[in-house]
Amino acid sequence: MRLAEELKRQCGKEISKCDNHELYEALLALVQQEAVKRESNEGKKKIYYISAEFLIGKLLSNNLINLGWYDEVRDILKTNGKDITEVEEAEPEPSLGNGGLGRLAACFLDSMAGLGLNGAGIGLNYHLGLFKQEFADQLQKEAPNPWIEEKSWLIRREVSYPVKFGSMTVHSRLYDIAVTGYRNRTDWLHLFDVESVDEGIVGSGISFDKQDIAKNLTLFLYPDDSDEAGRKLRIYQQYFMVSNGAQLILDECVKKGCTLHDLPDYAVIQINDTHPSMVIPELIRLLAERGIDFDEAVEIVKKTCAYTNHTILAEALEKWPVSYLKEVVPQLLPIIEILDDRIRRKYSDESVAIIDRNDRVHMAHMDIHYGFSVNGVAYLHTEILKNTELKNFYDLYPDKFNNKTNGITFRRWLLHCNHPLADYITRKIGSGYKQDVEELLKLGAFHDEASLKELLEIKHQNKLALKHYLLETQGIEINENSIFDIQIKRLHEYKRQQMNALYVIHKYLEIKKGKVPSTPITVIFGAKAAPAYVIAKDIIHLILCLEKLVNNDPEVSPYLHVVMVENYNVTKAEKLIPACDISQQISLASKEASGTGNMKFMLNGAVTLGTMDGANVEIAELVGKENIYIFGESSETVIDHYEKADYVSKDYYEKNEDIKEAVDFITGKELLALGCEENLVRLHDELLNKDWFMTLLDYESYAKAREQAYKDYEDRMEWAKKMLVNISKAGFFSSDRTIREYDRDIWKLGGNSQESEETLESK
Ligand code: 26V
Repeated sequence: MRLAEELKRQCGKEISKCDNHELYEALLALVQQEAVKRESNEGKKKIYYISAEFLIGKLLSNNLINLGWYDEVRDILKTNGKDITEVEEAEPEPSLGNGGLGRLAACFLDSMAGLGLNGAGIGLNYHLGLFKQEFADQLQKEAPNPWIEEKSWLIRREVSYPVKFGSMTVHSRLYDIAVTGYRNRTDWLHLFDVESVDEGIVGSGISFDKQDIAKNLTLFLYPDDSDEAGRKLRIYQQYFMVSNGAQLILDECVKKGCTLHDLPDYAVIQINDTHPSMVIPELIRLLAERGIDFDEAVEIVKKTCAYTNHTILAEALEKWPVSYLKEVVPQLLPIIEILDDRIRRKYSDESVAIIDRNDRVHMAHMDIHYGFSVNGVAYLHTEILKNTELKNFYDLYPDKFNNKTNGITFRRWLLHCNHPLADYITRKIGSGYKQDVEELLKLGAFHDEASLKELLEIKHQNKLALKHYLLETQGIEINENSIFDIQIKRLHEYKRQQMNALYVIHKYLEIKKGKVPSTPITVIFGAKAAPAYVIAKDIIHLILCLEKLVNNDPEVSPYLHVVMVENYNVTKAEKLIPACDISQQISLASKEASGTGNMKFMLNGAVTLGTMDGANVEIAELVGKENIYIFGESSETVIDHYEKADYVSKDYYEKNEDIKEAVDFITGKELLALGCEENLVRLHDELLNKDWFMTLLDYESYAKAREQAYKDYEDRMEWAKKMLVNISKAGFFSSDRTIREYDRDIWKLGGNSQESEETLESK
């Protein structure tokens, strides 16, 4: 009962007399004390994962699980009349990421610490996060999302660096968040901040003076970059992040005895997408400043930096105008120019230049030339990089390219978010799978009727829990006996939430005509749209109008329900994923680099309805075609359509009566009565006249596959077998596997990992 005593001491009164927020703060303090005690691995070489996003989610429960305290704390609270899930609710969720890229960074930190790797994350401490999404008049509205309370996971450090911009120098402040390793040591997430930040400058919504850098630098993640001031602010943020990171890295290495000539023996830097790419010229600059010859500095940096690409979408590949860099970071520009000049002298191919003819700096090109590794995030994605998008680079540096298929931490995405399923697995195969996820394969043997019924019952319980949650938080009532068909991810046209919405319209119209589904269907969406992304917001508008129309139609609502979850975030994902039957992963083939939600759903016993895109390809291979619903054109066909520019959406609209009916419904009288004509007409036009992500191309096969999934759901035993196969084959998608591969092929930390709990405890 040591923990009970400590908790009581921390609270300063009886546990039973504390409210949930007091208990949360007391537990936070206890966890922090313990995390600090479990010192980091101090091996010679260290991995620094630099990322503009770390979508860490709430931390209390995950830390309790990782420390091995969860059950004991739950029981102590229970004995005192408290419910741990209610204490969890008291914690605010930091919104330090957009979606998959940021969540991946958080899963990677969990795995690095769990594997005992010597590593750290480096990012920014955005006070107001991305934004909080609110719905009003069927539209997305953005509000600040403050998350830092007086007592938080942030530990203020006595570390500060000067960061010089063209117009001023700011002094940073380091805050650390402990990353507890599962039954292992602690790593740290370093978040840099400036003390002059002023939340008072935020006006209506999330508007603020984008030019007042000292006050706004770490206010928001990715402030609206639709105008020049927003784009420049992004450069300020990026440079602030990497300059601090580089100074911290050099200081740490020097302290360990590094002469700087041997920096690659002490540090490896993973550049997470191009947001931290300026670390390359910044490190060269700092090394030169500390007396290293320029040519040698370039060689050192080349051996230290590795780049991960997370998208092939041209609009997401950063290209900064030289004029912006000249203004914001004038000291970097001469270095970037030399780097470009060296490439131009070596290779005549204009397409691999760093600074293009329009005076834009291609950040990814700099990473590829001046880093030692380039990786994609799923098998198909890496193949597309090698053979299409980055082919000219692959021809130059075939050995730099490698694949690291993404993964997710099973601590959060199974042990924490789905206790009933985790307990079921433990009952069937023991708890070995918690350390060795491949043991999940043993579950495959439990296909007897009783075991399958248990699995269905767990799903049912999770659906009930979600029902209660949605009722409490959004006042929406759903039917736990319906099929839960879920699409939750950032809103983007390539992810094709609009295709899902078109099917909802089709189903609505069918039901109106009297063709009702055998089992009712609940279609759930969750998505934030970038504040300046007009069509994405129009798609949200369509979904919210449909929600109103469908749910208020007494003829339809017993059979079909539409829910758009407000302010979708990690916490909501943790409730939605365990309750899901059908996981919608319907991006246009070739466009979704990997996806990681697809893995979370699979692990929690949902069946995927998806295209052959990203990691869906690997899921399909693992589970076999009986246990997944694949539809749509292949990435080759899609890439071919783009090359030939021969896709005409109107042809599909005119050929298929269902498509025509559904598309035209968007601007029909029912929806116009509920929504805003401007938004609906714009979306209708977009689908009919452009449809850049080929929604209509795949619609027919999508509808067919979706119908098949609904039909198969009727045979509950056969469906439960599909669930079982999905769960048992999910082991490959553990981020522990991914991180081991990064270490084996890229970081090469050299054996200073894998400390077990026994070795820890004997210390
Ligand atoms: C960002 C933006 C921002 C402006 C509007 C257009 C646009 C389009 C795409 C992106 C994506 C940026 C990079 C990213 O977040 N990639 C995601 O990385 C995940 C982790 O590797 C991966 O699972 C997702 O498939 C990939 O989209």
